[in-house]
Amino acid sequence: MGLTLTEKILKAHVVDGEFVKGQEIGIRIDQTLTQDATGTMAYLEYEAMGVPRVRTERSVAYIDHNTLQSGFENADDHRFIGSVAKKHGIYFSRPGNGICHQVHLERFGVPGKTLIGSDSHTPTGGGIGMIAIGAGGLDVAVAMGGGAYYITYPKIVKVELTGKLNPWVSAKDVILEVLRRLSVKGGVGKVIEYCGEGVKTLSVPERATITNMGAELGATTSIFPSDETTKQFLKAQKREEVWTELKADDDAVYDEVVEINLSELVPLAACPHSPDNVKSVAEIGNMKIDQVCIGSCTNSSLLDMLKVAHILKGKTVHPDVSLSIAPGSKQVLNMLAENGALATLIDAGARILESACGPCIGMGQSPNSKGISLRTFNRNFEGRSGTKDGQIYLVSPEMAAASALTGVLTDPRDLGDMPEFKLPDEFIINDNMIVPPVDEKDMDSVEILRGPNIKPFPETAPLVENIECGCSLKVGDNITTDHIMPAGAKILPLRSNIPAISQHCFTVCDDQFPARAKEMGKSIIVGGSNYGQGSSREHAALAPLYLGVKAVLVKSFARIHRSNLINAGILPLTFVNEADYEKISQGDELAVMNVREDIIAGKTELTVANKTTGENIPVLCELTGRTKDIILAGGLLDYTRENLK
Ligand code: MIC
Ligand code: SF4
Repeated sequence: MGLTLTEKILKAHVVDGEFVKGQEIGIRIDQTLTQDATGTMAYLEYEAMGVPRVRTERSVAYIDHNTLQSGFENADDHRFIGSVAKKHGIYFSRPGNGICHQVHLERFGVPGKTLIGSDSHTPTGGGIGMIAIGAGGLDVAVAMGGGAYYITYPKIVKVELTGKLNPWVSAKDVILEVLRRLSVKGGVGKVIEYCGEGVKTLSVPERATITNMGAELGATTSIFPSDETTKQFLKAQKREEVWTELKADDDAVYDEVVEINLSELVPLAACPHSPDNVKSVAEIGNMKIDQVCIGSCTNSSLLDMLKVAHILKGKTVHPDVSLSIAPGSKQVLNMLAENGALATLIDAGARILESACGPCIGMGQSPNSKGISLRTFNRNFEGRSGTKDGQIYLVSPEMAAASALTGVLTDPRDLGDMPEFKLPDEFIINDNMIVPPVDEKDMDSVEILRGPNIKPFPETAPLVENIECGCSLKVGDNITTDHIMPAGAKILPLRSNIPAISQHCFTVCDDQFPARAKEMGKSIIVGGSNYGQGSSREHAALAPLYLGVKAVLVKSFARIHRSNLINAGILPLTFVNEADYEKISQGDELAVMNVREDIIAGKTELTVANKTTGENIPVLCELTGRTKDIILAGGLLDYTRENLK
């Protein structure tokens, strides 16, 4: 029986466990990436493990999220990360060099290699045939120390692409169509593998847009084959030597098959407040808009920017619309400057932002009250833009640029003929903003530079025998990590300071939560399905840990957040019967008795007693040998320390 591409790469990297669907496997990690908003914690954790030099083939630390520097905090974090990187064998991509996923694709990604990154959009690397997975900072720290990364052996979904995109229909529309069909939880426990004749018609940046936003499916990752197109892209990056051909066997067997005829797709938009709330322009209507933002790791490649420049050429942005554009990397910005497209964007009235995440994570450019903003980004969760009642629509660069001119949501097909957009045969290569580490023999000469914003990892303790406490919060379905641990210009600078950032935990849903949880001392959170979808930020587990949360009981979890809870030593529980969700109210007194003993004995079904109502609720606590030991130890850091002894 033939193998899928995913199986081929996983088989070449497996170091622990068996290839049985649904079982946990440990894989060797060739490359890691971090960004600054998750990086300081990841490097504090790495330091705590005491491994002098990273044991990966390549590790890169990017600064791209917190680049506003509205106080000393971000600059301190950048300096800390830069010094850790220099000492411990990690390449350091300085602020201004670009968004981690865009730069990694350009300068470091290698087909067939494994990559984990402390950012949920790490699957961007799947655009050149990598198994690239988003993970918590602690998992990345362990991988840098040479430890395996554990995933559930995934189901593999084949997305068979046929046909060719029509003019003005974009790679963004492909992933929006996949999201429309599968939903934000449709990819949980799955890898999405793109195959078929249609693959050949898509360039690497287009493939990367699709694998990037595959994160919104909740998928473990997404991957394209590595073919002649990949080779040309790497050649243009002067890295042809890392190319290898990779594809699934013709007789590979998939768990599910989805067919998409590219020729049938139309321009789409994801409406507020979920990336799977997808509609066509005709369905939404030509609504008036206030803002357009172009950029983010989903759509900030040279190809995207050239399309936008073509649409804006010689025109002026609509007087009621603010248009901002953030090219994804220094390389992209440089090339736009060189070929004149940057002048076109400036001429049209675009507000050019630095090559960073920017508005995508609420770092500036928040829309006006109730403002309608079209963004080429990947997430439109409520409040993420920094404006609580902002209405964010996720669209292609083509639709964004067309609408910026008309002032209303516009189908880009109304623009007439579309010219061919070809990628250059050679990109401008200048890695002068990537600082290499010092040689191992010189590492003692590097001083680690810590600022007052950097506070230690919160205290953890081994799992107790009985958890007896109240329910401090009850929330509904599809709670995102942006609800649990909001970001944005005011909160993001506190990422290295868990006591301070905890004061913002869940405030999107309930501004009393931090004070209440702290006062209760210990507590349990209850939630609905797909709890913790979205980002990889381990702060969404570390802040609850700091506030005394001992367990989270929900209908179902998103993958990365569940791992982050386990890594933080917080018990992840799911209802056996989803209807039992109704049997707990906020404020009820709950108890999980003999939990330590039961987990040691390998019991997966536990009981949560609701002492307020007198009801007993069966719950699942599905832990494998390793995750069981992590929970018992009080988290991954304690577990790793014990295992390194
Ligand atoms: C995001 O897009 O939500 C982020 C900000 O990049 C996060 C990481 C973080 O919260 O630091 C992610 O996607 O993992
Ligand atoms: Fe940055 Fe946005 Fe991409 Fe997250 S999704 S890495 S915030 S650009």
